[in-house]
Amino acid sequence: GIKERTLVAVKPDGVQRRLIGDVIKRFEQRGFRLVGLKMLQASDKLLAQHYVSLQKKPFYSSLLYYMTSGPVVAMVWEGHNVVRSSRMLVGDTDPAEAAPGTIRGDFSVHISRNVVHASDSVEGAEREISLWFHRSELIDWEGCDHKNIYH
Ligand code: YYY
Ligand code: MG
Repeated sequence: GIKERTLVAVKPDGVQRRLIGDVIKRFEQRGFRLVGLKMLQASDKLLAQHYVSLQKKPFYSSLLYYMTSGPVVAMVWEGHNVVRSSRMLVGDTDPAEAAPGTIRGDFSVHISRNVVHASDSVEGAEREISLWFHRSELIDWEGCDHKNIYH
């Protein structure tokens, strides 16, 4: 449905490299609706919950170290099939496999510094949004271009 939501985050490397605007631009121009946005220094506790399924991976501790190394910009985007479309916009986890035109394919070279996060399923998105945002931080506004973006 058009009320589907996903969590997108510009990771510390993306913030350091001044790519926040480029990431936001791609979601805006696609026609998705920004319903939450904040910059934060993510805690170990938050990231441990966020990446709970990766706990046993060999890269887990370096992933958490990197994700807490500086501020991140977390956002919630809403729209038709936004979870799947976000993954397409973001590109493959490994930048070497990410197509040109995707965020990772255009802005990164190494899997451990791939600029951006996007939830990988609708259920995962709901879980992640509730970890990163309080309900009161999500703004349900009506876009004046709604009738031009949706049938
Ligand atoms: O969802 P996505 O970010 O594309 O990949 P995940 O498999 O969920 O892994 C999360 C995160 O972990 C990835 O964006 C970079 C990092 N990572 C890594 O550093 N090395 C790997 N071999 C796999 C993932
Ligand atoms: Mg993932």
